[in-house]
Amino acid sequence: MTLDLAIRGGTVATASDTTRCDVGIKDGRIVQLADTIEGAAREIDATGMLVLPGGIDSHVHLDQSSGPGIKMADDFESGTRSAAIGGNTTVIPFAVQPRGHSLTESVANYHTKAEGNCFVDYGFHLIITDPTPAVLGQELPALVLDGYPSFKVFMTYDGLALTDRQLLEVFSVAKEHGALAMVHAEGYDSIKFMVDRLEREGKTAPYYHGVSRPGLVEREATHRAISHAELIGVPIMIVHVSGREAVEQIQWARQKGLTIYAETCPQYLVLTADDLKGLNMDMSGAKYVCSPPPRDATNQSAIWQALQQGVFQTFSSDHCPFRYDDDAGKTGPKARTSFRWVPNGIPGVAARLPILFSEGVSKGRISLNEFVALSATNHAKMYGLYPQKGSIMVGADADIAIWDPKKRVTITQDLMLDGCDYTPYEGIEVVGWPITTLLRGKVIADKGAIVGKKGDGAFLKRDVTRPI
Ligand code: DUC
Ligand code: ZN
Ligand code: ZN
Repeated sequence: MTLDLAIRGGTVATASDTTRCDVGIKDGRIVQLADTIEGAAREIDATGMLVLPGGIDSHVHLDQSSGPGIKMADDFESGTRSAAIGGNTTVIPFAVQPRGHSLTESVANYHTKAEGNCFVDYGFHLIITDPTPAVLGQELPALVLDGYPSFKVFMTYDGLALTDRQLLEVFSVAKEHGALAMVHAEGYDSIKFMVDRLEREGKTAPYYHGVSRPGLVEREATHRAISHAELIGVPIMIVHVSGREAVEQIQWARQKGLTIYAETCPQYLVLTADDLKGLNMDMSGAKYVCSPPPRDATNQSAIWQALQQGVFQTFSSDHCPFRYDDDAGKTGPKARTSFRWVPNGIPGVAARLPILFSEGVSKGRISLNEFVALSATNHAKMYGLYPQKGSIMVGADADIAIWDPKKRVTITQDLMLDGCDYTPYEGIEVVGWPITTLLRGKVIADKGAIVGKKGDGAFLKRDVTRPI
Protein backbone atom coordinates (compact mmCIF):
# COMPACT_ATOMS: atom_id res chain seq x y z
CA MET A 1 0.00 0.00 0.00
CA THR A 2 1.46 3.35 -1.00
CA LEU A 3 0.60 6.01 1.50
CA ASP A 4 -0.67 9.36 0.26
CA LEU A 5 1.18 11.25 2.95
CA ALA A 6 3.55 10.73 5.87
CA ILE A 7 4.05 13.26 8.64
CA ARG A 8 7.58 12.55 9.77
CA GLY A 9 9.74 13.33 12.77
CA GLY A 10 7.11 14.90 15.01
CA THR A 11 5.89 14.17 18.50
CA VAL A 12 2.33 12.86 18.48
CA ALA A 13 0.09 13.59 21.45
CA THR A 14 -3.33 12.24 22.29
CA ALA A 15 -5.51 12.81 25.35
CA SER A 16 -3.55 10.08 27.12
CA ASP A 17 -0.10 9.66 25.57
CA THR A 18 2.80 11.49 23.98
CA THR A 19 4.96 9.51 21.52
CA ARG A 20 7.67 10.23 19.00
CA CYS A 21 6.31 8.63 15.83
CA ASP A 22 5.49 9.15 12.17
CA VAL A 23 1.90 9.26 10.92
CA GLY A 24 0.86 7.52 7.71
CA ILE A 25 -2.23 8.72 5.84
CA LYS A 26 -4.23 7.13 3.06
CA ASP A 27 -7.59 8.17 1.60
CA GLY A 28 -8.05 10.83 4.27
CA ARG A 29 -7.52 8.51 7.21
CA ILE A 30 -4.71 7.64 9.57
CA VAL A 31 -3.59 4.15 8.60
CA GLN A 32 -0.21 3.81 10.29
CA LEU A 33 1.67 5.05 13.34
CA ALA A 34 5.28 3.86 13.44
CA ASP A 35 8.84 4.84 14.39
CA THR A 36 9.68 5.45 10.76
CA ILE A 37 7.39 5.56 7.75
CA GLU A 38 9.06 5.70 4.35
CA GLY A 39 7.92 5.65 0.77
CA ALA A 40 4.80 7.82 1.01
CA ALA A 41 3.82 9.80 -2.07
CA ARG A 42 4.31 13.00 -0.04
CA GLU A 43 6.00 13.90 3.20
CA ILE A 44 5.68 16.68 5.72
CA ASP A 45 8.73 17.20 7.92
CA ALA A 46 7.47 17.78 11.47
CA THR A 47 10.84 17.61 13.23
CA GLY A 48 10.69 19.60 16.45
CA MET A 49 6.92 19.97 16.08
CA LEU A 50 3.92 18.58 17.93
CA VAL A 51 1.44 16.56 15.91
CA LEU A 52 -1.96 16.97 17.56
CA PRO A 53 -5.55 16.14 16.70
CA GLY A 54 -7.16 19.02 14.82
CA GLY A 55 -9.08 21.23 17.22
CA ILE A 56 -12.79 20.68 17.59
CA ASP A 57 -14.65 23.80 18.63
CA SER A 58 -18.04 22.67 19.84
CA HIS A 59 -19.37 26.13 20.61
CA VAL A 60 -19.34 28.64 17.75
CA HIS A 61 -22.02 30.88 16.30
CA LEU A 62 -21.93 31.49 12.55
CA ASP A 63 -24.37 33.50 10.47
CA GLN A 64 -26.88 33.27 13.29
CA SER A 65 -29.84 35.61 13.16
CA SER A 66 -29.33 38.07 15.98
CA GLY A 67 -32.24 40.49 16.05
CA PRO A 68 -33.38 43.48 14.02
CA GLY A 69 -30.57 45.57 12.56
CA ILE A 70 -27.84 43.29 13.96
CA LYS A 71 -25.62 41.13 11.79
CA MET A 72 -23.12 38.54 12.85
CA ALA A 73 -19.65 39.24 11.49
CA ASP A 74 -18.99 35.72 10.30
CA ASP A 75 -20.80 33.55 7.85
CA PHE A 76 -19.82 29.92 7.35
CA GLU A 77 -17.06 30.84 4.93
CA SER A 78 -15.22 33.40 7.04
CA GLY A 79 -15.90 31.64 10.35
CA THR A 80 -14.56 28.27 9.21
CA ARG A 81 -11.61 29.95 7.46
CA SER A 82 -10.70 31.46 10.82
CA ALA A 83 -11.20 28.09 12.50
CA ALA A 84 -8.77 26.44 10.06
CA ILE A 85 -6.04 29.03 10.59
CA GLY A 86 -6.40 28.48 14.33
CA GLY A 87 -5.66 24.76 14.10
CA ASN A 88 -9.25 23.50 14.03
CA THR A 89 -10.70 20.86 11.74
CA THR A 90 -14.26 20.63 13.06
CA VAL A 91 -16.72 23.19 14.39
CA ILE A 92 -20.20 22.69 15.76
CA PRO A 93 -22.25 25.86 15.28
CA PHE A 94 -25.91 26.31 16.13
CA ALA A 95 -29.08 26.04 14.08
CA VAL A 96 -31.57 28.32 15.82
CA GLN A 97 -35.30 27.78 15.82
CA PRO A 98 -36.96 31.20 15.64
CA ARG A 99 -40.13 31.18 17.73
CA GLY A 100 -43.16 30.15 15.73
CA HIS A 101 -41.06 28.13 13.28
CA SER A 102 -40.46 24.44 12.91
CA LEU A 103 -37.17 23.02 14.14
CA THR A 104 -36.71 20.93 11.02
CA GLU A 105 -37.20 23.94 8.77
CA SER A 106 -34.65 25.87 10.86
CA VAL A 107 -32.06 23.13 10.44
CA ALA A 108 -32.64 23.11 6.68
CA ASN A 109 -32.10 26.85 6.65
CA TYR A 110 -28.69 26.56 8.35
CA HIS A 111 -27.69 23.76 5.98
CA THR A 112 -28.33 26.13 3.10
CA LYS A 113 -26.08 28.72 4.70
CA ALA A 114 -23.27 26.20 5.32
CA GLU A 115 -23.28 23.87 2.35
CA GLY A 116 -20.33 24.35 0.03
CA ASN A 117 -18.99 27.22 2.11
CA CYS A 118 -16.96 25.57 4.85
CA PHE A 119 -13.20 25.14 5.13
CA VAL A 120 -13.53 22.62 7.99
CA ASP A 121 -16.00 19.88 8.84
CA TYR A 122 -19.10 20.87 10.73
CA GLY A 123 -22.16 19.60 12.57
CA PHE A 124 -25.06 21.50 14.11
CA HIS A 125 -26.38 21.81 17.62
CA LEU A 126 -30.02 22.87 17.68
CA ILE A 127 -31.24 25.87 19.69
CA ILE A 128 -34.75 25.25 20.95
CA THR A 129 -36.75 28.39 21.60
CA ASP A 130 -40.27 27.12 21.06
CA PRO A 131 -40.82 23.63 22.48
CA THR A 132 -44.27 23.05 21.06
CA PRO A 133 -45.88 19.59 21.29
CA ALA A 134 -44.78 18.97 17.68
CA VAL A 135 -41.18 19.90 18.50
CA LEU A 136 -41.08 17.79 21.66
CA GLY A 137 -43.05 14.87 20.28
CA GLN A 138 -41.81 14.57 16.71
CA GLU A 139 -39.25 17.01 15.41
CA LEU A 140 -36.67 16.86 18.17
CA PRO A 141 -36.68 13.06 18.54
CA ALA A 142 -36.37 12.67 14.76
CA LEU A 143 -33.51 15.18 14.54
CA VAL A 144 -31.63 13.58 17.45
CA LEU A 145 -31.68 10.28 15.55
CA ASP A 146 -30.79 11.98 12.30
CA GLY A 147 -27.41 13.34 13.44
CA TYR A 148 -28.20 16.25 15.76
CA PRO A 149 -27.87 14.71 19.23
CA SER A 150 -27.32 17.98 21.14
CA PHE A 151 -29.24 21.19 21.62
CA LYS A 152 -28.85 24.43 23.50
CA VAL A 153 -31.46 26.04 25.71
CA PHE A 154 -31.39 29.53 27.22
CA MET A 155 -32.50 30.66 30.66
CA THR A 156 -32.22 34.31 29.64
CA TYR A 157 -32.78 36.62 26.62
CA ASP A 158 -36.10 37.73 25.17
CA GLY A 159 -37.11 35.45 22.34
CA LEU A 160 -34.82 32.66 23.51
CA ALA A 161 -35.41 31.97 27.21
CA LEU A 162 -37.43 28.91 28.16
CA THR A 163 -39.58 28.76 31.28
CA ASP A 164 -38.70 26.26 33.99
CA ARG A 165 -41.58 24.08 32.83
CA GLN A 166 -40.24 24.14 29.28
CA LEU A 167 -36.74 23.27 30.48
CA LEU A 168 -38.17 20.24 32.24
CA GLU A 169 -40.03 19.24 29.07
CA VAL A 170 -36.95 19.42 26.85
CA PHE A 171 -34.77 17.68 29.43
CA SER A 172 -37.32 14.84 29.40
CA VAL A 173 -36.96 14.49 25.64
CA ALA A 174 -33.17 14.53 26.02
CA LYS A 175 -33.40 11.72 28.53
CA GLU A 176 -35.73 9.62 26.43
CA HIS A 177 -33.66 9.91 23.26
CA GLY A 178 -30.11 10.18 24.61
CA ALA A 179 -29.55 13.78 23.55
CA LEU A 180 -27.39 16.26 25.43
CA ALA A 181 -28.90 19.59 26.52
CA MET A 182 -26.42 22.49 26.67
CA VAL A 183 -27.62 25.14 29.08
CA HIS A 184 -27.01 28.87 29.02
CA ALA A 185 -27.39 29.42 32.75
CA GLU A 186 -28.14 33.03 33.66
CA GLY A 187 -31.41 34.09 35.28
CA TYR A 188 -33.79 36.10 33.09
CA ASP A 189 -35.59 38.08 35.78
CA SER A 190 -32.54 39.00 37.85
CA ILE A 191 -30.81 40.37 34.75
CA LYS A 192 -33.90 42.29 33.62
CA PHE A 193 -34.23 43.82 37.09
CA MET A 194 -30.57 44.85 37.16
CA VAL A 195 -30.59 46.28 33.63
CA ASP A 196 -33.68 48.40 34.36
CA ARG A 197 -32.19 49.68 37.61
CA LEU A 198 -28.81 50.53 36.09
CA GLU A 199 -30.47 52.39 33.23
CA ARG A 200 -32.61 54.40 35.67
CA GLU A 201 -29.37 55.39 37.41
CA GLY A 202 -27.92 56.53 34.08
CA LYS A 203 -25.38 53.70 34.07
CA THR A 204 -25.54 52.82 30.39
CA ALA A 205 -21.89 52.36 29.32
CA PRO A 206 -20.80 48.87 28.13
CA TYR A 207 -19.07 48.30 31.47
CA TYR A 208 -22.48 47.95 33.16
CA HIS A 209 -23.25 44.90 31.06
CA GLY A 210 -21.01 42.97 33.46
CA VAL A 211 -22.54 44.66 36.51
CA SER A 212 -26.02 43.65 35.35
CA ARG A 213 -25.22 39.93 35.44
CA PRO A 214 -22.92 39.16 38.38
CA GLY A 215 -21.65 35.70 39.26
CA LEU A 216 -24.56 35.01 41.58
CA VAL A 217 -27.03 35.36 38.70
CA GLU A 218 -25.10 32.62 36.90
CA ARG A 219 -24.85 30.60 40.12
CA GLU A 220 -28.60 30.70 40.72
CA ALA A 221 -29.43 29.60 37.19
CA THR A 222 -26.75 26.91 37.22
CA HIS A 223 -28.22 25.50 40.41
CA ARG A 224 -31.73 25.63 38.97
CA ALA A 225 -30.67 23.87 35.76
CA ILE A 226 -28.89 21.20 37.78
CA SER A 227 -31.98 20.69 39.95
CA HIS A 228 -34.17 20.32 36.88
CA ALA A 229 -31.71 17.79 35.43
CA GLU A 230 -31.74 15.89 38.71
CA LEU A 231 -35.54 15.82 38.73
CA ILE A 232 -35.59 14.33 35.23
CA GLY A 233 -32.50 12.16 35.80
CA VAL A 234 -30.58 13.33 32.77
CA PRO A 235 -27.02 14.60 32.21
CA ILE A 236 -26.70 18.20 31.02
CA MET A 237 -23.83 20.39 29.88
CA ILE A 238 -23.42 23.84 31.48
CA VAL A 239 -21.78 25.94 28.79
CA HIS A 240 -19.51 28.99 29.07
CA VAL A 241 -18.89 28.78 32.82
CA SER A 242 -17.30 32.05 33.85
CA GLY A 243 -16.26 31.87 37.48
CA ARG A 244 -16.17 30.45 40.98
CA GLU A 245 -19.87 30.58 41.82
CA ALA A 246 -20.99 28.38 38.93
CA VAL A 247 -17.99 26.07 39.36
CA GLU A 248 -19.02 25.46 42.96
CA GLN A 249 -22.51 24.42 41.84
CA ILE A 250 -21.07 21.95 39.35
CA GLN A 251 -18.75 20.48 41.97
CA TRP A 252 -21.65 20.24 44.42
CA ALA A 253 -23.74 18.38 41.85
CA ARG A 254 -20.92 15.95 41.06
CA GLN A 255 -20.43 15.24 44.75
CA LYS A 256 -24.09 14.26 44.85
CA GLY A 257 -23.37 11.80 42.05
CA LEU A 258 -25.10 13.76 39.27
CA THR A 259 -23.66 13.73 35.76
CA ILE A 260 -23.18 17.40 35.02
CA TYR A 261 -20.75 18.33 32.25
CA ALA A 262 -19.18 21.74 31.93
CA GLU A 263 -17.44 23.94 29.38
CA THR A 264 -15.34 27.07 29.73
CA CYS A 265 -13.86 29.51 27.23
CA PRO A 266 -10.77 31.72 26.72
CA GLN A 267 -12.51 34.94 27.75
CA TYR A 268 -12.76 33.62 31.31
CA LEU A 269 -9.03 32.94 31.43
CA VAL A 270 -7.56 36.11 29.98
CA LEU A 271 -10.18 38.89 30.02
CA THR A 272 -11.66 40.65 33.05
CA ALA A 273 -14.61 42.91 33.86
CA ASP A 274 -12.22 45.88 33.71
CA ASP A 275 -11.77 45.32 29.96
CA LEU A 276 -15.40 46.40 29.57
CA LYS A 277 -14.43 49.84 30.86
CA GLY A 278 -12.71 50.50 27.52
CA LEU A 279 -10.93 53.83 27.47
CA ASN A 280 -12.49 55.80 30.27
CA MET A 281 -15.86 54.04 30.03
CA ASP A 282 -16.25 54.72 26.28
CA MET A 283 -17.89 52.44 23.70
CA SER A 284 -14.69 50.45 23.16
CA GLY A 285 -15.70 48.40 26.20
CA ALA A 286 -18.34 46.91 23.87
CA LYS A 287 -15.56 44.83 22.28
CA TYR A 288 -15.65 42.65 25.39
CA VAL A 289 -19.41 42.41 25.91
CA CYS A 290 -20.33 38.74 26.05
CA SER A 291 -22.47 36.61 28.31
CA PRO A 292 -21.69 35.50 30.88
CA PRO A 293 -19.26 38.41 31.16
CA PRO A 294 -15.56 38.14 32.03
CA ARG A 295 -15.14 38.54 35.80
CA ASP A 296 -12.15 39.35 38.05
CA ALA A 297 -8.71 37.87 38.68
CA THR A 298 -9.99 35.70 41.53
CA ASN A 299 -12.56 34.15 39.21
CA GLN A 300 -9.91 33.61 36.53
CA SER A 301 -7.89 31.66 39.11
CA ALA A 302 -10.99 29.65 40.03
CA ILE A 303 -11.46 28.70 36.37
CA TRP A 304 -7.80 27.67 36.07
CA GLN A 305 -8.06 25.59 39.20
CA ALA A 306 -11.25 23.97 37.90
CA LEU A 307 -9.52 23.20 34.60
CA GLN A 308 -6.68 21.54 36.50
CA GLN A 309 -9.10 19.56 38.66
CA GLY A 310 -11.01 18.18 35.69
CA VAL A 311 -14.22 20.13 36.28
CA PHE A 312 -14.39 21.03 32.57
CA GLN A 313 -14.72 18.47 29.79
CA THR A 314 -14.49 21.00 26.98
CA PHE A 315 -12.79 24.30 26.26
CA SER A 316 -14.59 26.14 23.44
CA SER A 317 -14.35 29.62 21.98
CA ASP A 318 -18.02 30.66 22.10
CA HIS A 319 -17.07 32.51 18.91
CA CYS A 320 -19.96 34.94 18.44
CA PRO A 321 -18.57 37.85 16.43
CA PHE A 322 -20.04 41.30 15.84
CA ARG A 323 -18.03 44.02 14.16
CA TYR A 324 -17.09 46.92 16.40
CA ASP A 325 -17.14 49.85 14.01
CA ASP A 326 -20.42 48.97 12.41
CA ASP A 327 -24.03 50.08 12.74
CA ALA A 328 -25.05 46.42 12.54
CA GLY A 329 -22.53 45.51 15.25
CA LYS A 330 -21.27 46.66 18.63
CA THR A 331 -21.70 50.40 18.11
CA GLY A 332 -24.98 50.75 16.26
CA PRO A 333 -27.33 53.65 17.04
CA LYS A 334 -29.29 51.70 19.67
CA ALA A 335 -26.19 50.16 21.24
CA ARG A 336 -24.83 53.66 21.83
CA THR A 337 -27.84 54.50 24.00
CA SER A 338 -27.35 51.63 26.49
CA PHE A 339 -25.36 48.44 27.06
CA ARG A 340 -28.76 46.70 26.94
CA TRP A 341 -28.61 46.86 23.15
CA VAL A 342 -24.97 45.92 22.59
CA PRO A 343 -24.98 42.54 20.86
CA ASN A 344 -23.62 39.87 23.20
CA GLY A 345 -20.66 37.90 21.96
CA ILE A 346 -17.02 38.10 20.94
CA PRO A 347 -14.87 36.37 18.32
CA GLY A 348 -12.35 33.70 19.31
CA VAL A 349 -12.40 30.63 17.06
CA ALA A 350 -8.82 31.26 15.85
CA ALA A 351 -7.43 32.46 19.19
CA ARG A 352 -8.90 29.70 21.39
CA LEU A 353 -6.19 27.07 20.92
CA PRO A 354 -3.11 29.36 21.03
CA ILE A 355 -4.43 30.93 24.25
CA LEU A 356 -5.04 27.59 25.96
CA PHE A 357 -1.76 26.16 24.70
CA SER A 358 0.28 29.17 25.78
CA GLU A 359 -1.40 29.99 29.08
CA GLY A 360 -1.96 26.32 29.88
CA VAL A 361 0.76 24.10 28.41
CA SER A 362 3.62 26.57 27.90
CA LYS A 363 3.14 28.01 31.38
CA GLY A 364 2.93 24.54 32.94
CA ARG A 365 -0.64 24.81 34.23
CA ILE A 366 -1.96 21.81 32.27
CA SER A 367 -0.28 18.93 30.46
CA LEU A 368 -0.12 18.57 26.70
CA ASN A 369 -2.48 15.60 27.00
CA GLU A 370 -4.99 17.64 28.98
CA PHE A 371 -4.77 20.27 26.25
CA VAL A 372 -5.64 17.65 23.62
CA ALA A 373 -8.55 16.37 25.70
CA LEU A 374 -9.96 19.84 26.33
CA SER A 375 -9.48 21.08 22.78
CA ALA A 376 -10.43 18.04 20.68
CA THR A 377 -10.93 14.57 22.14
CA ASN A 378 -13.60 15.37 24.72
CA HIS A 379 -15.58 17.44 22.21
CA ALA A 380 -15.65 14.42 19.89
CA LYS A 381 -16.70 12.13 22.73
CA MET A 382 -19.35 14.42 24.19
CA TYR A 383 -20.95 15.25 20.88
CA GLY A 384 -20.95 11.94 19.04
CA LEU A 385 -17.96 12.28 16.72
CA TYR A 386 -15.59 9.81 18.36
CA PRO A 387 -13.60 7.82 17.18
CA GLN A 388 -13.90 9.30 13.68
CA LYS A 389 -12.71 12.63 15.08
CA GLY A 390 -10.76 13.86 18.07
CA SER A 391 -7.69 11.66 18.25
CA ILE A 392 -4.67 10.46 16.37
CA MET A 393 -5.17 6.76 15.95
CA VAL A 394 -5.38 4.24 13.18
CA GLY A 395 -8.79 4.45 11.51
CA ALA A 396 -9.56 8.02 12.51
CA ASP A 397 -9.92 10.84 10.02
CA ALA A 398 -6.52 12.46 9.38
CA ASP A 399 -7.56 15.72 11.03
CA ILE A 400 -4.28 17.03 12.35
CA ALA A 401 -2.74 20.28 13.54
CA ILE A 402 1.05 20.56 13.48
CA TRP A 403 2.18 22.93 16.21
CA ASP A 404 5.44 24.73 16.82
CA PRO A 405 5.49 24.70 20.63
CA LYS A 406 8.19 27.36 20.78
CA LYS A 407 6.86 29.90 18.31
CA ARG A 408 6.16 33.30 19.88
CA VAL A 409 3.31 35.25 18.36
CA THR A 410 1.51 38.42 19.36
CA ILE A 411 -2.19 37.96 18.64
CA THR A 412 -3.48 40.61 16.24
CA GLN A 413 -6.70 40.92 14.29
CA ASP A 414 -5.01 40.41 10.90
CA LEU A 415 -3.95 36.87 11.94
CA MET A 416 -7.51 35.77 12.71
CA LEU A 417 -8.78 35.78 9.09
CA ASP A 418 -12.36 36.17 10.28
CA GLY A 419 -15.04 38.68 9.31
CA CYS A 420 -14.67 40.78 12.42
CA ASP A 421 -12.79 44.09 12.66
CA TYR A 422 -11.15 43.45 16.03
CA THR A 423 -10.07 40.69 18.36
CA PRO A 424 -10.61 41.00 22.12
CA TYR A 425 -7.27 39.20 22.46
CA GLU A 426 -5.27 41.86 20.58
CA GLY A 427 -1.73 42.19 21.91
CA ILE A 428 -1.68 38.98 23.95
CA GLU A 429 1.67 37.25 23.50
CA VAL A 430 1.53 33.50 23.14
CA VAL A 431 4.15 30.76 23.01
CA GLY A 432 3.05 27.91 20.77
CA TRP A 433 1.24 28.26 17.44
CA PRO A 434 -0.49 25.95 14.93
CA ILE A 435 1.61 25.97 11.76
CA THR A 436 -0.21 23.51 9.51
CA THR A 437 -3.80 22.22 9.62
CA LEU A 438 -4.81 19.07 7.74
CA LEU A 439 -8.42 18.08 7.14
CA ARG A 440 -8.85 14.41 6.23
CA GLY A 441 -5.23 14.39 5.04
CA LYS A 442 -5.45 17.55 2.97
CA VAL A 443 -3.48 20.63 4.01
CA ILE A 444 -6.01 23.43 4.46
CA ALA A 445 -3.90 26.01 6.31
CA ASP A 446 -0.15 26.46 6.27
CA LYS A 447 2.14 29.10 7.78
CA GLY A 448 -0.58 31.68 8.25
CA ALA A 449 -2.23 31.20 4.85
CA ILE A 450 -5.33 29.29 3.82
CA VAL A 451 -4.51 26.73 1.16
CA GLY A 452 -7.75 24.76 1.29
CA LYS A 453 -10.90 25.95 -0.37
CA LYS A 454 -14.42 26.56 0.77
CA GLY A 455 -16.36 23.39 0.29
CA ASP A 456 -13.54 21.23 1.68
CA GLY A 457 -15.51 21.01 4.91
CA ALA A 458 -18.31 18.43 5.02
CA PHE A 459 -21.38 18.05 7.20
CA LEU A 460 -21.00 15.52 10.00
CA LYS A 461 -23.96 13.47 11.10
CA ARG A 462 -23.33 12.82 14.76
CA ASP A 463 -24.12 9.86 16.95
CA VAL A 464 -25.93 9.76 20.29
CA THR A 465 -23.28 7.70 22.05
CA ARG A 466 -21.25 9.60 24.61
CA PRO A 467 -18.29 7.57 25.89
CA ILE A 468 -17.20 10.01 28.60
N1 DUC B 1 -24.41 32.96 24.69
C1 DUC B 1 -23.58 32.34 23.92
O1 DUC B 1 -23.46 31.14 24.03
N2 DUC B 1 -22.87 32.98 23.01
C2 DUC B 1 -22.90 34.36 22.86
C3 DUC B 1 -23.89 35.06 23.63
C4 DUC B 1 -24.58 34.26 24.63
O2 DUC B 1 -25.31 34.76 25.42
ZN1 ZN C 1 -24.97 31.16 25.78
ZN1 ZN D 1 -22.39 30.83 22.55
